Amino acid sequence: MLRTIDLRGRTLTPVELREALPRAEVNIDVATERVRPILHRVRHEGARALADLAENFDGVRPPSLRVPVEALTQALQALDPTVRSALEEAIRRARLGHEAQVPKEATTSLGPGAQVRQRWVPVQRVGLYVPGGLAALVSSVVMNVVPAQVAGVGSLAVASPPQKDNDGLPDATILAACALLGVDEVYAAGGAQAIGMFAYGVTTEMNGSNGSNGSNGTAGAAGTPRAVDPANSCPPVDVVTGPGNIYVAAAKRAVLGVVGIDSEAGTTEIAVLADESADPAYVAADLISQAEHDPAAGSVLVTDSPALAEAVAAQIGAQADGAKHAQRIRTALTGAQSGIVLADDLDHAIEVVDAYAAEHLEIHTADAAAVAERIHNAGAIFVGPHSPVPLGDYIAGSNHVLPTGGTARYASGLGVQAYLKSVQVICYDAQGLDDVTDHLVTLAESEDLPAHGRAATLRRER
Ligand code: HSO
Ligand code: ZN
Repeated sequence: MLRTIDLRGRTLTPVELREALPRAEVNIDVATERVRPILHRVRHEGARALADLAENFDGVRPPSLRVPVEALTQALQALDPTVRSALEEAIRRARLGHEAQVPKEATTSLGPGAQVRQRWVPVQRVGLYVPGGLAALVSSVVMNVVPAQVAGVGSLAVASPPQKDNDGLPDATILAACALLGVDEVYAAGGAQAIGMFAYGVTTEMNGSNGSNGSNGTAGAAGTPRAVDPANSCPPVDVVTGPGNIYVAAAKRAVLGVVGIDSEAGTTEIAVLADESADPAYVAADLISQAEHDPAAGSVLVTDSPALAEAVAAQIGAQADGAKHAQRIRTALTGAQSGIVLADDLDHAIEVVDAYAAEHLEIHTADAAAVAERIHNAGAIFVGPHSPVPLGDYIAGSNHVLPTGGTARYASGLGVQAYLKSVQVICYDAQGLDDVTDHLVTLAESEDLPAHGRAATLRRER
């Protein structure tokens, strides 16, 4: 089912290598052109545009933009107790994993009376996007909310697409997970329009009219305050995070600057680096697991063992046919974005996976932990035969919102850092300043900015 790309005996530069590897061509420019008018409408028409767009894209008009708190409570009450306890364990592990990410404050003394402190401050309000799409991913609620809470963000809002089969509310399990995590601000909004809602904010006045965005819409023409309809309004956020399709990714890029965003987490992909010691049944099952997400998902095996490659291909044939989502899996595995790559040896295979920069990288080699240390580029690394990607998707204590499409070369997975910013606090006394004034003045004069130097010498004269 998977095509083979034989790189044995070929010396390629990293750029050539990247081009030789299986990956879908993603043209975000086309998506960007499509999302611009959507963002424009949300910005200028507010809740009405969101309702119209929901009807258009999700096939249902939500009863209100904001999900009533009672619907959240009811969803939690109706949640299957075994799902609830699985979610609770996933949350507990995610909390522990993310607490370890909180950066420590640091104070540097640069001499007598000269200190620079590095503070980490949470952003004040975040918008967390949880996709609906082919599968409503309740685990993505955990992966967004937990790091934001651990970072200390005071105001959290979740958005997820309205569902036809849930009376225009988001998926019931997603609502239950929000309630379980203590999030009571949830919006029935999906796609690019949800990103626009978070970035620009939406204000609806009690008479149903769209309040003017930017001025909060609370004052009427004559200066009289108008009552805001909280069921159809959403205050703007500072940071938007979460995975999504190409339109969500394009919308996030388009609003960057109005708000902060996390890295791009688009169509999922898995690479497996394996030698002849790997169990072909495990490797095949894991490649299939991510192909189950999406016909556009990418599954790539990189190995120096032609025998393993053959055994994995046979296992995929045997396992994929009986899968519930066989059609989707087959499309993903036969697509240009999937394949088996043959490498000369382990060093070459490491070079290949580094060039690919997978969202998820599994390592099934004799010395998997040592190989993992040599990897530069991957969103997350799963070490050894008992760390399959679905472990990280749900319950490892790591995060599953990870950089896709090769962006793991420079981007990180979602974590507490996405919700924190660092503020440097500079505190010098008279002595500390005096000690560096000569150097400061020299530098100011070299830039022809003498008033900068004067700010320091004035204090010395006193
Ligand atoms: N593999 C997806 C996350 C996920 N899988 C959620 C199942 N549920 C992207 O990392
Ligand atoms: Zn998954």
